[in-house]
Amino acid sequence: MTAGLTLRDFKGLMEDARAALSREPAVLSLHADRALLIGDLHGDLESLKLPLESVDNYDALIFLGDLVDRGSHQLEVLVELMRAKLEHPDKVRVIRGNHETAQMNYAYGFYEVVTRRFGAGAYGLVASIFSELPIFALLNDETMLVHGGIPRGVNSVSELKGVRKQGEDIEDGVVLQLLWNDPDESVEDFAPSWRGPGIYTFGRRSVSRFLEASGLRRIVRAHEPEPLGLGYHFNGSVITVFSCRHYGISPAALELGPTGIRRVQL
Ligand SMILES: [Mn+2]
Repeated sequence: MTAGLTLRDFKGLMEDARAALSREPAVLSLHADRALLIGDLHGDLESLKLPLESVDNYDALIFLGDLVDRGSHQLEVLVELMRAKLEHPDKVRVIRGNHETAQMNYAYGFYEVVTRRFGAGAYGLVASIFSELPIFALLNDETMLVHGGIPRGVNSVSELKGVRKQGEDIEDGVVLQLLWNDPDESVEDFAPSWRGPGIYTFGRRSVSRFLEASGLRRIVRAHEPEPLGLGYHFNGSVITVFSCRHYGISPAALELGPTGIRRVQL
């Protein structure tokens, strides 16, 4: 796994992955007959196993962010995923979660994991990868894939086409919301979030307006644990996928195929 991984190996992997990711735009437009969508991993290596083993069965494996922090195999998850990215650059996609930032990694463990293993200078290699991660993706022109949710003050996806990749922390308020917002059935439009300033929950009316104005069918996002790994909001127009077993949940991925949506147990 990563037991024999030297700093030199790690540096090489991170630099190659950074180069591959830097060729991707901030907003991905993807087409796939069969896609597997994976939510938060937070260092859960076991949940990465099935997706990577079934790479040949899918046209796309799309990871919705929050790869690291908190879990038992954070470094291993990042290393395995970046190896897979380099092996299948057009099939393995990773978008940015709110934990792909220096601020979160200082607070929730990944900074310490990296520096303890490879020394104080090594975190910069990680930050340079996170800075190249796309912000969200559109799949088959009908599904928006994003870590958190839709931002307040944005009427349609066309208004988001200009978002830019961010540095080691998120400076742009709209991108911050894309990575942090949550759906809430008890909210009509938007409401302030318990998560902090500049973050909102979004409700039924804002979702239906956004989807209609964008010509989209649904939003698949991650960011919140669900008992069975999947959560359906607003009649399924927003779906949460959560893939980390360390939260005491049954982790899942979401398969989007020609016959519809299927829960995949991880
Ligand atoms: Mn998150």
